[in-house]
Amino acid sequence: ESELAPAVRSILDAARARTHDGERLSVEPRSLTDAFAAAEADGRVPLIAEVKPTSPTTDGTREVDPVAAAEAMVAGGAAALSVLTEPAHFGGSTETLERVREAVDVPVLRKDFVVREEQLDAVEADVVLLIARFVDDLDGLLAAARDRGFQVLVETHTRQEVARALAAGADVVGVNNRDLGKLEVDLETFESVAPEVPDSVTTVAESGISTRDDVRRMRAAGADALLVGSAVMDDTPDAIRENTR
Ligand code: IGP
Repeated sequence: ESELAPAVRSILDAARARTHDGERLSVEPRSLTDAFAAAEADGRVPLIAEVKPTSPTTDGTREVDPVAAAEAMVAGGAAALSVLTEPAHFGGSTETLERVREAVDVPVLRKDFVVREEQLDAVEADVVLLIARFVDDLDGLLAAARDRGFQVLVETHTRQEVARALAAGADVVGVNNRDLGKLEVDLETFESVAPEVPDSVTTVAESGISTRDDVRRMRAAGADALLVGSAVMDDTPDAIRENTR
């Protein structure tokens, strides 16, 4: 943890301090893997398009209506959506996720720094993200998420984290090209880590993907799906359509 970028350190401290005392959720999720399969069958690269108002590496805040952005992403061919719910550093909110999920019919991933069971109950989503690096009891939190009906995307960055994710029983594993220590993006991360993920597990390449070449490169390295934020927030639905065909 001492190797974390200061921004990430503060995000994590805030996440650990966040409490939630609502009722325990029970969700009926839209299937992520079905959505990926439908995209493939339709000749589209399975894409999780991310609604991200801002981030520690973004210049300023994007002045876009999150619901309109989400609808445009789905119209552009996104198989699923990711919505930031982290309030302090990404401009996210649980209300935004609720509004987006009501407006579309694709699976919606809750993008946040969930570190404790009760935090799972903050909002209904189809998929929750668990970041291996920040979750000590991955088995326990994965089980707690599944007990509530959530599908789980376990985010990794190293081979060791992939091993932990698989040992915990993850069936969807993301490899984040962004190093949370330096906040730098390197697409080689996915290329070197993804071969550790068996074929039976769905692999998602995350971060730093913006061109058609990036898409091809991640697919060639074995990505079943891509998670793209900045590029789809700053681009048009047409760009999604073009780059993921
Ligand atoms: C999207 P990009 O480079 O396309 O905007 O990245 C997504 O991968 C990134 O937002 C992300 C993230 C996270 C955000 C990956 N893992 C964990 C918050 C928390």
